[in-house]
Amino acid sequence: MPTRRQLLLGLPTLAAPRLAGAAGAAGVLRPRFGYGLADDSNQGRAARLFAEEVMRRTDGRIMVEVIGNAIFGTDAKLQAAAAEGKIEFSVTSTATLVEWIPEFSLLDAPFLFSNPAEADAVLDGPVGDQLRAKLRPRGLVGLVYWENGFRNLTTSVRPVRRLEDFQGLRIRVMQNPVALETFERLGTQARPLAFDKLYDALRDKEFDAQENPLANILQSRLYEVQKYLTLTRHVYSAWIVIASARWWDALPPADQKAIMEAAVVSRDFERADTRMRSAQALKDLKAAGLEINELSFSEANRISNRLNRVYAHIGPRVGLPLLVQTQAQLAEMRER
Ligand code: TF8
Repeated sequence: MPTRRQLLLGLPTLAAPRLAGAAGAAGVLRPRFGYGLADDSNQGRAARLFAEEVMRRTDGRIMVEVIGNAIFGTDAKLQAAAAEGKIEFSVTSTATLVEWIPEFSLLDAPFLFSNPAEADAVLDGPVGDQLRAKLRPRGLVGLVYWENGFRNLTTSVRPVRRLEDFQGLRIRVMQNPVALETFERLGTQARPLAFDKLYDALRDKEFDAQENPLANILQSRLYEVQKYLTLTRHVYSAWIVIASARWWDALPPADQKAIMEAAVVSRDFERADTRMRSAQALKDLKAAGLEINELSFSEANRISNRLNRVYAHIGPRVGLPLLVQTQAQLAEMRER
């Protein structure tokens, strides 16, 4: 593993004189985009595309510097860094935002979306917009939603094929109350941990299990420290691209518009990239030695029934209007 310093030195843009997010002599802005995953990940590819699009649309006046590999941490750390203006952009899970903005727990509802099209429609529509708007008082601007994906369970100790197989598993969950409750209800011993600590914790057997989308299990090499994969698809995970509000508010509206357009291009690219790779990831994970299990229809039902009560605790956090609006939009899509 390269050290943090080597990684920093390895970034070519850092060699050039730079003034963080502030305008330099030539009036060029150099905002930093921190992200948690590897350079060679869906986050890395989409962050680089975003940087290119911003550069192109601002004639090189805004040069986004992408800094991955969790140099600024993952999720909760990144959102705090962006809120404090230590970095100008980031991409984090919506799950870790729940601590600040309870309404985001809408998206943690197990089995809320049945396919990516439903997720896109809700996130890119009025519901997603209302959630994004809630970031403002926290010093953040929400730009677009990227896809992390439907989460699947992996373990190192035994295959999980039935509801009973969850019993007693020591599982790592995201730093999110609904995820914790979900896995407690399934009978596991669930504990939250930041993602950048996960690989080592699994290797050191501090946990038996974790859950993440296929593309992420592959690109973060979790298959090296896990043995069994069950395609549970128990919840959809979204990422949100955020900007520091203080930095954003100082930009001329034309630049804000250019950045927003670049973000939309990055979103469409990222979702297509993630979906394409997650189809391939299943084969790659199998080839890497993971034993893959599907849930039977009846077991999937038992699991989802066991989680019905999680909704009771999501309701008060989200509020009735937003819940009703989401359910109405989904119902309408399903009738078509
Ligand atoms: C998790 C999430 C993370 C991502 C990434 C670090 O399990 O799925 O992998 O949010 O940004 O913590």
